Amino acid sequence: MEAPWWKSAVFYEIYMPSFCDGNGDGIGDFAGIVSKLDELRELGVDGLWLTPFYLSPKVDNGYDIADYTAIDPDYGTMEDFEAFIREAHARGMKVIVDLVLNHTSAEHPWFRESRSSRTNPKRDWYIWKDPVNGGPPNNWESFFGGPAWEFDEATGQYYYHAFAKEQVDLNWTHPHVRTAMKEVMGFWLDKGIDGFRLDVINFLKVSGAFPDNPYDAATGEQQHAHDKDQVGVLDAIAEICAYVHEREGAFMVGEVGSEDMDVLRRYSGTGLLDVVFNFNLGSQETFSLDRLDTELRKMEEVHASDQVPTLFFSSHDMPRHISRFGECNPELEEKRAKLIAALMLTAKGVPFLYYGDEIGMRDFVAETIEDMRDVQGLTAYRLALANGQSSEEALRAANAKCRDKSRTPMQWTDDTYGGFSAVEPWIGMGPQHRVLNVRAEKQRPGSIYAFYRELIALRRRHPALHAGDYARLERREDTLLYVKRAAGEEALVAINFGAKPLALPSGGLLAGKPRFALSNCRESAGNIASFILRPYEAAVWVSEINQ
Ligand code: ISL
Ligand code: CA
Repeated sequence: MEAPWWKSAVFYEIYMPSFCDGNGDGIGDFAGIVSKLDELRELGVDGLWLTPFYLSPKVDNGYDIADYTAIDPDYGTMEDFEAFIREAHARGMKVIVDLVLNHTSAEHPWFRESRSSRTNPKRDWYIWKDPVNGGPPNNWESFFGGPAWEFDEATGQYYYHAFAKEQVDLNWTHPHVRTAMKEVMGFWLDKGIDGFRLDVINFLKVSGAFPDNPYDAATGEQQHAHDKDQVGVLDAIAEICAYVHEREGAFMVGEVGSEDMDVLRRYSGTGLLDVVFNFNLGSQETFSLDRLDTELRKMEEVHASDQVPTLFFSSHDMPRHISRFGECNPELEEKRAKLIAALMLTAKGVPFLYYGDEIGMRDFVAETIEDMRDVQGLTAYRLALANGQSSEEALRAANAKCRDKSRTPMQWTDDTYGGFSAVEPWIGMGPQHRVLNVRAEKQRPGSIYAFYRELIALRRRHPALHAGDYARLERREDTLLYVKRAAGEEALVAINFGAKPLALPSGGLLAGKPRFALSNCRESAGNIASFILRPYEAAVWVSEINQ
């Protein structure tokens, strides 16, 4: 049986409002994306993940959907969307769309109906509870901070929201909710999309008994024991998956935030999601090779034969890895960014690149609260002020939580607004855009961009890289070393994260005759038998083997 397309794809996340503004209003849109498809093809990515573009008041930049089958006018029209799909497909690219099944905008007609009276037929489409002792039904906190319950004066009950109060959680035990959402998925599949990225998919069920959540003794933070990963969530997911998988080739990646690999692994495999995001590999706050090594191994141990890992280090919810792992030394930052790229594109799993990482875009930090856009950051600010903190302290607390860091306009050129737009964008520009942009990076020999391009092309050429299983996975000093094997070939990957050179042992690592394929430090290499890996060097060899 031929492997599904997504197993060898290189995905690229496009944050809708920040990729390219096609109509000059300072907000990214479909026309803008279409104008950059050739750029993306040149980079070599062949799977695009679009963040939500549905009609939305955008309290959380579209993760609050008010109409699941309409395009938000900020991003264009349905014709623009269809043109985008056509153009992407014409270039051999697949498209997956981000769908938020867990909650709707409070402005969605379903919720308007639901809140209109206790007896409305859609009342139970959402999670309503009576007050307890004159307050909320339990102690559950929203993931953005503050209580997860909002009191509705008109009907005298609380509704549940895991995120902002404008993002109301649906009641997935209700069969009509499931049917309605399957219809939504069918609608987009009929439009020709190739799959879905499913937002917070492990949140679809909360504990029916609504017990209080416990607190972590050390940090004092609430543990989300009863509001995610609950019994029954897999049934709901299996139902969605059965429906979507009726369409040949339709792919589903689930966002499942869990540090527990035993929890994570429950969500993917036969009859379930194709893959789930594993945040544990790439989300650490500072760079740790021990952690990388441990997580790679854990992924290998935990995954069953029908499970495929994901590989990513940045997203619209995380600070960019180049800044996060930074050392205030641009040279070292750049070296490490290349090593991360090498890992993402050669290790076992499906890579998800984040727009702008290919040129080493850095984090943005809001200098005033007026510059801040993200609801999570703004909520932290409000709560800090309410807690009696000064505005400086509150701004610091807000910046710690704020996800604007990685959401700034794509830096295409050295123009005032980075070639993203002719007018001032909806969010501030990231640092150094005059020098750090696609145009400049394409011309700079040895740039991060050049390395990404080379890596993607190499990955595409070699089944051992895009489809291989590990034949060996080990750590030697500061180097991660692995051999992958598939379809009559082997690839050896050595990534030195340290400042010391490492002599690779003579022979024995690869069967056959190893051919040097790539390095970020040199053009060519001699015999692998006497190879000395340089500091911060990533190198790949390929060899043919007899099957
Ligand atoms: O669970 C978390 C922290 O314990 C979060 O990381 C959570 O998984 C994450 O914030 C969910 O993100 C997704 O859903 C949000 C939206 O704001 C994000 O942008 C989206 O990626 C609500 O829809
Ligand atoms: Ca626009």
